[in-house]
Amino acid sequence: MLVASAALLWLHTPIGAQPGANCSASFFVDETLTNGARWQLCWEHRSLDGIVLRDVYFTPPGGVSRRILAEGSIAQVHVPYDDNSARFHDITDDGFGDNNLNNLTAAECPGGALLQLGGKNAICQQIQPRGHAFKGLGMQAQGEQLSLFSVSTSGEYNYIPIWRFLDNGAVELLMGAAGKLQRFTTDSRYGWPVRPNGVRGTSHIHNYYWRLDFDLGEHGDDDVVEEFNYLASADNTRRALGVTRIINETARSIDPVGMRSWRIRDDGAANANGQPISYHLEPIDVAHRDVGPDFEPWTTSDFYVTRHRACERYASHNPQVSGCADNLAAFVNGESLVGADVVLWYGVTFHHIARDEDEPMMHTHWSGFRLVPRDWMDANPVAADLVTCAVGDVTCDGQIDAADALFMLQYDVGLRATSGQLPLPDGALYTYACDVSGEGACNAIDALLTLQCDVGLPNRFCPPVEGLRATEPAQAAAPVVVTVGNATQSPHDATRVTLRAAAAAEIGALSITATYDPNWRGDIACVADPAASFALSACHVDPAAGVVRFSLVSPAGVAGDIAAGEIVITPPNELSTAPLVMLDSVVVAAPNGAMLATDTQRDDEAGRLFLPLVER
Ligand SMILES: [Cu+2]
Repeated sequence: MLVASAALLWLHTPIGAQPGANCSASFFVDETLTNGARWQLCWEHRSLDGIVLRDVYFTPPGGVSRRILAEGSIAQVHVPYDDNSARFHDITDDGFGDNNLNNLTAAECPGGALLQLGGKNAICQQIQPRGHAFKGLGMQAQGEQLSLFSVSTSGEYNYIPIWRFLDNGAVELLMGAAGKLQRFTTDSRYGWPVRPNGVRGTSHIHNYYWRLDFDLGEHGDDDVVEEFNYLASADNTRRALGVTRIINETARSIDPVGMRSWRIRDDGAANANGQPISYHLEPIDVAHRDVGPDFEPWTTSDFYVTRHRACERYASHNPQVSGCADNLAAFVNGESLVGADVVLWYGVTFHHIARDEDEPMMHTHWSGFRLVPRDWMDANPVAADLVTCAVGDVTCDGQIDAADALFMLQYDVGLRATSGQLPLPDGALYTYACDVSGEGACNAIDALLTLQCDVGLPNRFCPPVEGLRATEPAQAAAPVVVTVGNATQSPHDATRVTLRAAAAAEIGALSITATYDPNWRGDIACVADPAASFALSACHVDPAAGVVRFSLVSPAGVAGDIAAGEIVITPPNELSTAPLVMLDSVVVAAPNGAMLATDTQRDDEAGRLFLPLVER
């Protein structure tokens, strides 16, 4: 019996259909984008509405599938002309479906698929690049979107409603106005010249309305609508968020100064951070508003919330059947939204002033808005696997420790490569994480500060210190004098030159770069911190460039007459002369990271040393 029941259940599950997205294969759109985001929805055709979308489900990359919309449609295209010569209601008076729904050609759907409706190409379905999904320092990702559009003719106009479903969960709703100018005048108050003999295209308004029957998550009757307003303080220096729950059917207007917006959130489901899942309606086109005459009361507001009623479908000229009213303003009659299936309505206005470029065929003009997931996911779904590296963590291993200080020091002397790309190539130092001190360079000072934090000597750059990283001002103290010492003959035919630093104050970080003629033939080696005064030291000879670099770090500080390093010179043969060694640059910092003044001037030769001829 049990086996038989299970088999019966399996047979009753529609093959290929998703829970809720219940339609036959030819009306089912199921697209998984490159990042793993998946959109599933059904579409249908209606004589007045044109293409209507139903059961829109979004699955974030690696996340759970959830319903967003039970239904979405165009609720009206209302076109009043400035001279009152016409006031069209294109959806209800003309209709976007049936013969007005265009048969699309392959040429207007490049790279896409044409979805069929009774032998007509009704919808163009495309996957399109959408530019940067995110852009960090040395890291980025390109985004994609699923686009669905149809074309409907209304008089001389061809309207192009587009639904864009982004790989981050956002939905963009656009309406394109194309075709030819519909009406003309000679009255300069109401038109703009577009033809000879003073013929003007009559200025007019397109009021586009969308109807969005949200059913977030499992249940359609537990959705809550909230309005966001940003309220300025009395002196207008601060701006505070005010969130108001909309309890009853309401008509509201856009408010760009108050940065007004709305969201619909689920009262039951939350993301992993405990935040209720929601979609935020972001007004974008707010340049124009049409508040029409008294007999067009639906124009007084831009955003409406109503209790779902099947016969309330159009913002204006709604058929007055089953007790439904004529227009959107009348739908709003104070009914409670608590525990109800709510419908959001949103209008966008475009005032169209004709111009020469509208002849002989209009440019396509776009209007629209956006629905953005707010806490629908736990994090940015297009950057889910992103590794970010904190300042100081040049190894990008999530730890700021001695290994990072060592990498910095090695970079400072030219022993380690840097990279701005993530994931970080093996053995490279992450460029953007190195400048701990914020003075604009990656050097021994950064290694010093990092090493201090690691051994528990606090400095103000130790994590988790937040905020602007400012460079410590240079300390007003006696300069640290760096000298190239006298050459001394070693027992093994090499000449040793000691680089010394004389410091009255304690030195935390010391970097010295010396140069010599790269054409000199012979061996040059280096020894950093020969007296082992510092905690961490490194040196490196770059024979191709003729450069020797030393880098030393002492978290606690070292003062006095310090041997910073030695250059060990072995001439190629007994008759060779040693190269001329010059001090190129010196960077010294106190243990707190503050730069210390330096002086490399020698008594007479300004930091230069002429090595003696090697004679044996
Ligand atoms: Cu127009």
